[in-house]
Amino acid sequence: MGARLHRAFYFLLFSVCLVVGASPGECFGADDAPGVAWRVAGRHPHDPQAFTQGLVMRHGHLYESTGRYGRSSLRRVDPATGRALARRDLPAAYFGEGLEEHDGRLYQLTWRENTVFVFDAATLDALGQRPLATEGWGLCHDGTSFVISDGSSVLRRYDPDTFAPRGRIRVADQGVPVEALNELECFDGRILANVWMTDRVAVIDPGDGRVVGWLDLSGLRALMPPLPPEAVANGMALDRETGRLWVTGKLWPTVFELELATLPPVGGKEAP
Ligand SMILES: [Ca+2]
Repeated sequence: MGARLHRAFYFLLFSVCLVVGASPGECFGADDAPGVAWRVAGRHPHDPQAFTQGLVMRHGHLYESTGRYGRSSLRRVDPATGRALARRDLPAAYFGEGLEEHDGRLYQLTWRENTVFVFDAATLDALGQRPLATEGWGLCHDGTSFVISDGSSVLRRYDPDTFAPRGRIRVADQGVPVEALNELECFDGRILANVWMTDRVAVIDPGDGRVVGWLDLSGLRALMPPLPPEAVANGMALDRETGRLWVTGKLWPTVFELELATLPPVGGKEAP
């Protein structure tokens, strides 16, 4: 209950931020890590009915998880057209969330159903499920562990095979916890986390949870028609072949390919 009240408080604060036109950073006073520049390197169609909750690019295939009860799905998407080449709909009682590929399998979180669905990445055949103690929001694999967000400021690591817990990452910018961490992408030794209800992405040092930079994606809105309030940025996929970050949002008509400027260093490691 405590966590839910906590979240309700931040949801209220976000709502106030939106009404008064302030950025969450202005509201929280936690906007101190530097911004990371980006440029649009490509644009592709995206299904404007897709309530995007997770995005993965692997071996030239684009995979997407969509949410909402009765409309949640897993899709393999043709990047050129945005159409689903293959699709599996989740049972109506499940709300699809974060998505990641590992060892030829796709892992799809569900929001409050304490269930992780496992699929064959080649066929999208169902391979079973795993239990999850927390809510499921975002998911990425850092090369060793799964990293899962639950809408709080805490990320949790899990063994990718057994889902045994492997520890927590408390995420903070200048010592102030960053709440509502949602869609994740493990990227070049960092964790990228989209902050829910905003177009902002925290660049996180996985070693100590420090936010070392911010991506502000709000500039992409000028490249799209006006969208409903729930159409927030939420979907990031690293294309390992090009190094570009594919980003989209809930109900967005476009997937953008972004080239990022050099990311701030983490853990004493200089960015390449
Ligand atoms: Ca992702």
